Amino acid sequence: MSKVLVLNGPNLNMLGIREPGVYGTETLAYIESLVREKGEALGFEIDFFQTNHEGEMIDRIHSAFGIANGIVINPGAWTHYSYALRDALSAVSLPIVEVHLSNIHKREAFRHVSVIAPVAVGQIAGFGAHSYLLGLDALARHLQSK
Ligand code: CA2
Repeated sequence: MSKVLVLNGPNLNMLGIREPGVYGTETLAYIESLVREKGEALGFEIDFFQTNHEGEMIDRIHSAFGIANGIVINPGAWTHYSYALRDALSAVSLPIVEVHLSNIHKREAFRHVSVIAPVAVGQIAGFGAHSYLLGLDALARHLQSK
């Protein structure tokens, strides 16, 4: 069974609780339930994690080295500037799928840049919670092709 880490960066714990106009009314707990259902259908063992602390996220990624088969990550605002997160993802040599709820390319200019994308297999953005499910499908395809 493939082990897949589904990681969520800063402020995503506030989904559905604050500013529903931007990110919708679905909570991270609801997204986790969808991810677990989809993961089961794909035969994945899912480890779902969220943190607001960059070092904690980097430690979680390091601990996946040699254990997990792939990572789906919504890095939140770290997407746009965290070389430390990018280096951690690169260091574990696992297939990475970057996901976003919103279409970062049609928002403010600073969100158009992802420093994570160059170390990812690909990026999915703009489909709300469904971005995570598309990300899992993409990872499953990628793992099958190996
Ligand atoms: O669209 C995405 O998934 C983002 O990764 C979300 C990040 C944002 O910084 C990225 O540019 C795009 C922000 C997540 C913050 O979520 C909140 C939820 C409720 C209230 C406030 C923030």
